[in-house]
Amino acid sequence: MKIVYLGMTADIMHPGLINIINEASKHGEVLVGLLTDSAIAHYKRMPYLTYEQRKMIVENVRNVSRVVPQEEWSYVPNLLKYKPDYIIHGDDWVEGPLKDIREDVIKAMEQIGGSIIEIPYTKGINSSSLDRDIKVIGTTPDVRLKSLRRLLHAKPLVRILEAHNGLCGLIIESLEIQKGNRLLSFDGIWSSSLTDSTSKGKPDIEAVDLTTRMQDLNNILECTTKPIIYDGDTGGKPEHFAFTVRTLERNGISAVIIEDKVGLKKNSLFGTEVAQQQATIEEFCEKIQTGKRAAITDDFMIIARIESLICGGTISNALERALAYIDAGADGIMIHSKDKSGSDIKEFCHLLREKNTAIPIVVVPTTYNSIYEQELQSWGANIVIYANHMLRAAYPAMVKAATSILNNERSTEAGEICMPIKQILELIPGTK
Ligand code: SPV
Ligand code: MG
Repeated sequence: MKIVYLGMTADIMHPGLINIINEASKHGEVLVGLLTDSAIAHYKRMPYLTYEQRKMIVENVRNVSRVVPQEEWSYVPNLLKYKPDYIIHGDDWVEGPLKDIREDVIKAMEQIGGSIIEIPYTKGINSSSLDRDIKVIGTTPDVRLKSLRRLLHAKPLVRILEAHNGLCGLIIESLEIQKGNRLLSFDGIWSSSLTDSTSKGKPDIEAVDLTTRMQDLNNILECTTKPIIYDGDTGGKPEHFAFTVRTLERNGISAVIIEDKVGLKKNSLFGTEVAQQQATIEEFCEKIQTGKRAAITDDFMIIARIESLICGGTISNALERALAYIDAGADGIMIHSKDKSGSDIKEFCHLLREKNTAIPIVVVPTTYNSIYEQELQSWGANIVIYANHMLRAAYPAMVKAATSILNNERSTEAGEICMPIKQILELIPGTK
């Protein structure tokens, strides 16, 4: 019996996939190379279902003989390993982002003496259109909560952007750009204390309470499915932090980040311009432990944020704290700095990685914004948070439109810098 290789994600089973499986089975035994989460995550959004769930489904489809993991986006390593007689693929890869993948497959099949079967792509039904339908159905708190840990497992660097209302959340949820053979998007949402406060006309000093922030967060939860990381400021008193953890976890938030400061908290980007006091290692460890005890699941993450470099302290102080916080149970370390070069963060990451290879490291490159993601990743960072850009982009645009109306005493000119009425009416499904 000949072997026919078929690579697939199989996150959503649809007639197009059944069709290709059936076509494949006409030529021999169907060997499905099922793409793992990490094979996919660099190129496309993460599947809704885990690898094990997808495997169970595909194994039970008639005409599938065997399912093996495909650990890479490219089919080539598996083709060389399993040496199938044929590989089957839809003809949608002749042009477009999968073109290079096809070229590599042609060479690999020549090398192993096999051939390629291309079948007409099933029009009208595909994973992308079903993906849109799934987004409309939404998610559950449990699935959303777990998704950050899944992403950390699947991707070397998880990309997070700030949202302070549902509209920002929708942008993060749905914006995708095709860059070469990769489909780029944001992996999740940062609920920032700075932008939550600023959008209410309040200073970033823990003046907006959890209940109020949860009301806004609820709007984001309602129209998105991606994981959310909550900026918990100092976490408040340990006794209060326990309730915060429970509330966030119950709502499907994936992680809270608390910073090791005490007293009246001021925004970190002031650095030493304002008085900011760091907690002692012991008291902050106690807060982490209290939070960990309060959490119901192992999936919810408590990430310790180190403010040594913000408060004028040394890298070795930051490292000492990181190790103590990890010992106390922190599920991740965020290191912050307002240095423009990023060299202090780089050094910290290297030193921490020498001591601990596994703990997720979070960076917030607001000031060292010239550093590309690829480089942050090479330092050992696992999560990059773009912490305030949606608000900072919106505010000047609003001031510009308001100024134009005042200047012109009419709105024709402002209209030119605004989105068309038709577009805003169609922006949110169901407005009509
Ligand atoms: C926030 O976004 O509120 C943060 C990050 O805590 S920073 O503003 O840089 O302190
Ligand atoms: Mg903050």
